[in-house]
Amino acid sequence: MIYKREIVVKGGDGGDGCVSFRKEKYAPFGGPDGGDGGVGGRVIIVASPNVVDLSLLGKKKEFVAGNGHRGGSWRKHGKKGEALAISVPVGTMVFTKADSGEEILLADLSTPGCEVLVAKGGRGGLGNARFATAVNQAPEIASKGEPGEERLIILEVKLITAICIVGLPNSGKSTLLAAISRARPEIADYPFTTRQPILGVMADAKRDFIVAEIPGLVEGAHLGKGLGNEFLRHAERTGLLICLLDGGSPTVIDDLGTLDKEIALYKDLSHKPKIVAVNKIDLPEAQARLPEVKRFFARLGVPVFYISAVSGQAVLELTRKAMEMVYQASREEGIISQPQIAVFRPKPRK
Ligand SMILES: Nc1nc2c(ncn2[C@@H]2O[C@H](COP(=O)(O)OP(=O)(O)OP(=O)(O)O)[C@@H](O)[C@H]2O)c(=O)[nH]1
Ligand SMILES: [Mg+2]
Repeated sequence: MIYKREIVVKGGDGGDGCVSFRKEKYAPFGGPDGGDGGVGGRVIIVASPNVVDLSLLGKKKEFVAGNGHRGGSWRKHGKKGEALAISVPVGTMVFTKADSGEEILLADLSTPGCEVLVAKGGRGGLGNARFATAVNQAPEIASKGEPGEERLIILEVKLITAICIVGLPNSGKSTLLAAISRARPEIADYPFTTRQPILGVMADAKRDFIVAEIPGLVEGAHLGKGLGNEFLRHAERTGLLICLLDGGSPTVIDDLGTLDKEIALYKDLSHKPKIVAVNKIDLPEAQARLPEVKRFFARLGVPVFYISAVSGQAVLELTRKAMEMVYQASREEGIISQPQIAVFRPKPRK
């Protein structure tokens, strides 16, 4: 799965104008009739709900739209160059690089179907018919097509979700996702079963919520341990984090510390609204430790739920609270319906 790529996009070159003179049987000195070249194709980037990451782009570095065709005789315009549409996942942010190296946001493709123009095609050249004047009625000049615009583009996918489930490996994230949504992720009794973010949809009477599970984090994930912390980029634009803990773990209290540390070390996600859910409380070893765990977690100052994703115990209460907090976050930050940001930076014509 690829979530960040640098590519070069180039609009097609404009077609050249044509030099031609009318040749007809009884008009030996027909005037100039060279047509204009066609405009080069443009490159657009489109958010498609059917694309999950950037691997479809392959290893290709340069994406070039079609060139405009040459103008023809009889004042025929050249054909336009073919446009190039690059499909990316919904939630892709499109940046370009300034000369200073700073990344400048061009667009945030946050809804399916929204698109941004990243490279214009070059204008077609003018045919000689355009250069005819009273003093030069037979111009032998035509202009060349302009080169298409070229740009370095950085694509970064950051899923937009209402709720993101994070936790150490094997804590039951996939089991919880399956319990609260229609997603059917693989569930197994070993760490790192889930190796890529998985999305599910949870609905209440008013709207659908997108819930994501990201692969498990381990201590030192920020240093690349386990699967690393790269997947936390998908938690950046979530309305709520559910920090899921394995209640059967003998170190459940420390596990929360480990998780919190990794979250804080990734672009400080610690300010996000958060719920702590202690899972697997159906297990006898979890029950045995419950009073001590409850006493400790009561001091946290965030909502804590003791659940069993397998039996469904307290899962409904957890989802109710989660939805309530997402509504609140969306009112404060506009997470649920984030408007598309399109920043236009017109350049002076050369
Ligand atoms: N007893 C009990 N077992 C559970 C519960 N929730 C999950 N499990 C089990 O815990 C194991 C791991 O569950 P997963 O849902 O795959 O955990 P995960 O956090 O997605 O794991 P990774 O994707 O590997 O990080 C499975 O064997 C589940 O059946 C629970 O509430 N009670
Ligand atoms: Mg999983």
